[in-house]
Amino acid sequence: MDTVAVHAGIGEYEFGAVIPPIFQTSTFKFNCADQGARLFKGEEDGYIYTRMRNPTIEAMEKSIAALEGGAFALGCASGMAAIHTLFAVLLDSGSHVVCSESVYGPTTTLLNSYLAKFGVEATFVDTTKAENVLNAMKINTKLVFIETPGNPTLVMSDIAAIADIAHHAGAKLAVDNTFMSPVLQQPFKYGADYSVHSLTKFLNGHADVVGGVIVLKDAAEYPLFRKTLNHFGGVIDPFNSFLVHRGIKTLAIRMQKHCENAIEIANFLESHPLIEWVNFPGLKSHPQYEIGLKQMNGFGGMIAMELKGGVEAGKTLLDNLKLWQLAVSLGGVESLIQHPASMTHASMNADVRRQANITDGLVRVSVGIENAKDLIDDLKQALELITN
Ligand code: LCS
Repeated sequence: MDTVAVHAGIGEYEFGAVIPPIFQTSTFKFNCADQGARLFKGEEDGYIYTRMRNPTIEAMEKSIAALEGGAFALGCASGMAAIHTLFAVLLDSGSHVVCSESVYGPTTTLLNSYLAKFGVEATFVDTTKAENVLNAMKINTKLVFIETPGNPTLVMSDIAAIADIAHHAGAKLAVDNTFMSPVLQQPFKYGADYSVHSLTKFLNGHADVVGGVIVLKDAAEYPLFRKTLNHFGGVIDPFNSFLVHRGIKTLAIRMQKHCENAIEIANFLESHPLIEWVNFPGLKSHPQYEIGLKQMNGFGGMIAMELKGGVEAGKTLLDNLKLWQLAVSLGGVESLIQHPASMTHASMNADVRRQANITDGLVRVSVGIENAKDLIDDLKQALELITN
């Protein structure tokens, strides 16, 4: 992984440049009218227009496909653009989707509020128990979509068991792998058909890009996905692709530090008298600890918790941290803290949210790569204010 992260997607460039140039161009000129016509017919390989294809975007896509062990990757304008393009390819009017109930809020909203308008039906289940997926499958189920670990509860689902159930019913399995990155989890190894990411998070890693990616296991599906992304238009741009590709070079080493810091912080929180519960994949107390051990190479940097004083105590913590920043998003080098019920998952219907165990007191942290003791000291001083 360390080597793949540094070298994948890198080719030979003019002047011996070791890094792919940024082709910040919307269009590419043809040598002559006949060549333009040949490119459009697909009789000649080459670049036409950046929404269709661009060398800087392709370099980044190749690196992610290699990290995931997939055939192709498609860079998208955001994680939501990636998820919506995946749905646009796989679902028709009359299709049914089974989705994890603990997913990023807008994924639920996309299915419930928008795709429903086009005749797509979705059932949300607790996918930590594979039998719930089995029970939710229908004759018209085309896709099972899981997030593991799930945002924001950090619950884990068994990719291999769910892939078997989906395939047995003639459906496909997509995994939102954003919380892990391909360094910590490779869904294709466990039978998934698609992996999607918000590139905005760990893959880019520096909180300065919004992007997404769809990774395909089966090369034969690539032309349809590329055509759909081209027509729906949610492509990433060359400069953001360059930044993501740059970020990926340190992905393996960053993930290692995220993991080291997060386990220390999770242990600190679990032993703190003011914390009601902590959910972190690396704690033995995590209800799906065994599932994590089976399919993950590390436990990641995301932690969910609830304070004993509920929402009010949570607010005191959020408002008094000095090093941790109060912001949504995750996966950057800097540590962030946020309140899902009023922030990342506010777009969800409140009943649906509580049904998914996203309690009103849940606080989510994204552990960065700072010094762990500095992060713990900051948490300590803010927690002390709650007792006083
Ligand atoms: N999938 C997951 C698991 C996510 O956490 C997010 C964004 C997305 C998809 C969508 O990606 P985007 O379109 O933002 O690139 N999660 C966010 C979060 O938890 N806080 O802010 C954004």
